[in-house]
Amino acid sequence: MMHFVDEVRLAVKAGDGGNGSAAFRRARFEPLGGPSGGDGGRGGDIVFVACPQLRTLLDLRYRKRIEAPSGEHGRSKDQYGKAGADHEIRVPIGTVVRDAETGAELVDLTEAGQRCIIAKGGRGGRGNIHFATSTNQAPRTAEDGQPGESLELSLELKLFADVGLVGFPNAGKSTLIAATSRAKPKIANYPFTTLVPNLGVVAVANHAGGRDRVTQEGSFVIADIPGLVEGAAAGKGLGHDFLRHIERTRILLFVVAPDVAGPASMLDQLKALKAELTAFNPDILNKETLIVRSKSDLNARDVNEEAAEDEAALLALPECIGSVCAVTHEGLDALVMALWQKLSTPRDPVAPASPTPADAPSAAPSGAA
Ligand SMILES: Nc1nc2c(ncn2[C@@H]2O[C@H](COP(=O)(O)OP(=O)(O)O)[C@@H](O)[C@H]2O)c(=O)[nH]1
Ligand SMILES: [Mg+2]
Repeated sequence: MMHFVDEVRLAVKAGDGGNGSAAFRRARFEPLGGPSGGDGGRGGDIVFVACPQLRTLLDLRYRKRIEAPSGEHGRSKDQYGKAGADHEIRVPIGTVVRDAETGAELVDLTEAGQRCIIAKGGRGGRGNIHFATSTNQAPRTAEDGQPGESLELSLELKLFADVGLVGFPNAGKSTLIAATSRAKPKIANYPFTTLVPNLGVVAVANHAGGRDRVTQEGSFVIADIPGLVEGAAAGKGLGHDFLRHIERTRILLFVVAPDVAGPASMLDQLKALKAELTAFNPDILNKETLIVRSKSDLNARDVNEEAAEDEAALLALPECIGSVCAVTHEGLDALVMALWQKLSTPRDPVAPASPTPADAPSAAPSGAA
């Protein structure tokens, strides 16, 4: 099966246990008061939690190390130290957590809400109140807390593109992906090594202005679909695998420009691209589609007359979200937010597009709860 992988390496350390205390009661009328040192608190665990709202590992990509807080030390007057709080690391469903040194799989988080303690916090040390015996009424012994577990992890997540770009060569697809994305997933199990799709992870926060936190956490995967218009439908080997790839994507974004290696008219480009897709699979256009006119810095009239003639009609199409320029970044925020809004809206369940698990409404992008 064709997929991309998002990979992140991460060092985690659970909290250390607090030390036990070796204190004695010093009451005015009790000069030889007994031991009063409390126990140290346990350190916090590092816990992984599978969250259906998340779709990529982008949030963790720039964090090299995560630590859970240590337990407090025990104190005099029988006071126990507070336990360190567990630290939850939220990851998308489908994240496989491995020990980076041994490669051993620690957990495969396959279900929403699934939790797994990956690094255990250290036990708190006992205070000297536990060490009094009949022969030693004043023990000076107290235990140190145990260190929290420390691990190098590698996380891996299989990704499928949320948005597939469809356009003639030279339409500006690769440039658009580079201009909107923050990270590049690795390509795994891709059968056509010479025709690797261009893809990226889009961090919605970079385009969202001051919107709410849910949106700030969002991310999605955008990929182009190479080779689409190069005779693939005629069965030149690419067809069915690309089709399967497209079937996993939630939205098709048609990218048209006045200077492509294809029809000069932008409406004709659209028509030809749709015909190509329909030749693959008549159902494919039941997917949600959007259209964008790229290279808005290029005046269509300067490039070719035919593109200029139907530009207004193209821009007036209901699925058309306007023009963008990947070079100046004009319109890119609006494009990302339009895609995000569609991805965040559960699909109408009666929509007929092929009902694979990845297409289910629950597979909303991160932050889309
Ligand atoms: N003027 C201008 N040129 C662009 C823009 N986006 C891409 N290009 C150029 O158009 C050509 C094709 O772009 P590319 O992203 O490779 O197209 P793809 O074949 O669809 O992936 C390249 O020379 C880009 O530099 C844009 O917004 N404005
Ligand atoms: Mg390209």
